[in-house]
Amino acid sequence: MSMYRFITLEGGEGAGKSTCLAFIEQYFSERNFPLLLTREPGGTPLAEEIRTLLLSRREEAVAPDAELLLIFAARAQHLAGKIRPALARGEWVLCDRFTDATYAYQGGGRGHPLAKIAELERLVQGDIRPALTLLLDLPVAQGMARAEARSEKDRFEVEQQEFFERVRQGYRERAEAEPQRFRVIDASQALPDVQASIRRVLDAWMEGRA
Ligand code: T5A
Repeated sequence: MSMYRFITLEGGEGAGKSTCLAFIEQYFSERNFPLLLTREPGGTPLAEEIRTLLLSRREEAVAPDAELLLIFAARAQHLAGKIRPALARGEWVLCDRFTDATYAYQGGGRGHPLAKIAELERLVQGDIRPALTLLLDLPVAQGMARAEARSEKDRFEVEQQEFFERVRQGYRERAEAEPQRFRVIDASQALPDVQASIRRVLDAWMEGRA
């Protein structure tokens, strides 16, 4: 199974992922490349139910291990039901967040040892890894100001600025460790400039591959 068609989009709160996903979707449709657009946590009916469990605010404190295992349970279902079959059919897959988010949020944010996440990654994913990851990076305060407009905050969005600083740092460390896979996009730019940066990355990635 060829992995170069597996692309992920990552970023902290208010980075503009949703806005950029629509742009990337259009990029693929203009070229008539079959694209599966999906997201994590979620992507299949069961995994979306797990997403609801994870994001909903509740009285009961959620044990960090329970959160981590729910995320990987959703990922196992998503890989089996959607991602692996699409890659096997030769489609492009664009996933809105994937395991780098687990390293950033559960590792950086919640403080899980990264080795524990790596072990679950191996167990659940086998050899499946994204080939290209676009990281929308911007100062936390700027992202939080953008996200502010949203009506109701989920269980992650209620966290404080320090949590999101650790998430950002977690993402940046991932990008530094794997420069061949990551493309860091300056998401503090105006939207047309962010989109132009994404277009340049995709053009270079497609060259000789599509
Ligand atoms: N999670 C997920 C984990 O903890 N571990 C994991 O392993 C995984 C997979 C849900 C949560 O799950 C956690 C992390 C998350 O907290 P989500 O729904 O993908 O994941 O997370 P959100 O951050 O809520 O993502 P969204 O896509 O809803 O929001 P974004 O990325 O913040 O983006 P968007 O496009 O809605 O932009 C926010 C606002 O900014 C504006 C937009 O118009 C919008 O109003 N904007 C810009 N303004 C100025 N300049 C630009 N360049 C702009 N780009 C966008």
